Amino acid sequence: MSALSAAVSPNTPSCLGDVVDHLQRQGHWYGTARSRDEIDSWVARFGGFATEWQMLSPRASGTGQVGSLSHMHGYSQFPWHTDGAVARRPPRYVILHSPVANRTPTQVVDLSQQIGAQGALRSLVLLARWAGEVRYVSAFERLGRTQLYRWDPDKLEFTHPSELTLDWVEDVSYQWEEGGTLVLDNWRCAHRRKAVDGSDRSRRLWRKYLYVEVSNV
Ligand SMILES: O=C(O)CCC(=O)C(=O)O
Ligand SMILES: [Fe+2]
Repeated sequence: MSALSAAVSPNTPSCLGDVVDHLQRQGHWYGTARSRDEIDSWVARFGGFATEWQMLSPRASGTGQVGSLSHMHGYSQFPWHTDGAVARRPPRYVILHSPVANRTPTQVVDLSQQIGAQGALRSLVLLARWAGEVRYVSAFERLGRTQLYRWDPDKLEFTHPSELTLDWVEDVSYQWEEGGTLVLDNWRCAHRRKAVDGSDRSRRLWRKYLYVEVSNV
């Protein structure tokens, strides 16, 4: 048993390889971790650049950081989106961690498996308006052997009328248990938060982004 597998709690994978296998097969992984430090010890083994942990908490619309999902949607359901969709290189992985259980699930959809939408997604050009800059981005790019999808109806506009919506797609819903940890391949999966009802206003999630070279993982 390696030092890493000895350090992780019983229902986390026995090694980072399990998480990577899972990410390659279905684009996301859910398990539990005892702490953010434990997650950081796996993250260090991915290489690349990881951001600091950031805490997400539900807020009324019109409050908090301008442009954030909470500012725009408040306690309502968030739209399907990929994080950093307007960036030239969005973060490859999004890691979400809930130290305690909460009642508002996060949903994930693997865009590469939405077979009926591939034609539309792959030819879609979107207009990005962000921070005073206006430019075109593709909803789909090939990067080395990997692929990158962008989706964010708040920040990316269709350049021509399109019927494409993601409302019908098959998704997976994760209920947050104590220590719940979700790793998303943000180039492949979109996600959203369900509406937060009055009894779950104390919901807290921690988020970290991981930027890795195209050739790694
Ligand atoms: O709160 C969640 O479940 C996800 C939040 C999210 O997607 C975001 O803030 O970008
Ligand atoms: Fe997000």
